Amino acid sequence: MKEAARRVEAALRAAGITAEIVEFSESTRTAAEAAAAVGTTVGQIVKSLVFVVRGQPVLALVSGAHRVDTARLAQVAGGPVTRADAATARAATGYAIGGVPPVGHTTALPIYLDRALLEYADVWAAAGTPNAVFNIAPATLLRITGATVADLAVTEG
Ligand code: 5CA
Repeated sequence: MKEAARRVEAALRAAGITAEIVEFSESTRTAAEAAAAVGTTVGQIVKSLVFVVRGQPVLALVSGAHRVDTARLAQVAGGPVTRADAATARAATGYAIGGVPPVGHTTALPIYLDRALLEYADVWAAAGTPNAVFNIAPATLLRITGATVADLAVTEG
């Protein structure tokens, strides 16, 4: 397993989670690719998206079927939001875009979890690399991330 995936595994274990990290030979870099690799719906893929609010990185966890309502995120995060560039996302989380996980970050950052994710029995999230994911119940994901639940989703039209 790659070092970045090992760091995610360590974070899961530290949180008391037994979820196995699954590595694929094909890409799981995007929600659509991850859904195809896993054999699930794109809605059950968790996107871990880094934004910047008043100069500080925050993480938004949303279903692969949705995009983030940035006006709503701005309301809950307390200021105007911009999308983090690749370097900022890596500096904030310790992982490259396409593998940014919901846990195991190198810096503590506020996390917001979209309420729509809680409707799924289980979801798949990135595990640190662009070909590794893990399966978790969304309520468990909420618990181990300490995320704030918010209505962040804009349904892709
Ligand atoms: N491994 C998958 C599924 S778990 C994954 O990480 N998906 S993701 O949605 O969380 O991360 C990919 C997202 O990163 C894309 O949706 C895209 O919006 C964003 N992204 C891609 N390239 C860049 C970039 N250069 N700068 C900022 N964001 C980017």
